[in-house]
Amino acid sequence: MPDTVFILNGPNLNLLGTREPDVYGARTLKDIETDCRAAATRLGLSVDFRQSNHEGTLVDWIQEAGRTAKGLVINPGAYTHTSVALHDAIKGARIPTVEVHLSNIFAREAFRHHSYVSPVALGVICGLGPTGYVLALEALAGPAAS
Ligand code: CA2
Repeated sequence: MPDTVFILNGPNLNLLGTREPDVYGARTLKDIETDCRAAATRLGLSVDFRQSNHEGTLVDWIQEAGRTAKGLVINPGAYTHTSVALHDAIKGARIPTVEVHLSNIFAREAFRHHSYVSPVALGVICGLGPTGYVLALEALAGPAAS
């Protein structure tokens, strides 16, 4: 049974590919999931890919990942910039976590420059679009995460 990596996506990311393609690109979340599944197969991992618009649901899933998964990839969406609850959940899960953003949050509004998640992440990838998810999986499959 391959090790499982949870890939969690926060609010509004279900809308990818339908609006704001200038900021977030034309690809849907389903497309990104397909990329992640192909990368996971290549890397000998299994992925559990989910999206929620609800902070508490994301907390529940992070706790579940802490009990069952080898690692966590998370795009927390706007909760990145607001959520002490996600910070605490990731810290408590005690599994290597990579924070991913499609856009370069540092090239955008000032309120996006601070992340509550980054201090409890192994690493952060932003601005590389869907490729960031695949790079995060590669990192979790490699020595930086063991
Ligand atoms: O760049 C990212 O991946 C973000 O996590 C995306 C969040 C944003 O709040 C973060 O600052 C950066 C927003 C996701 C919203 O996605 C939409 C997609 C299509 C249409 C509307 C929203």
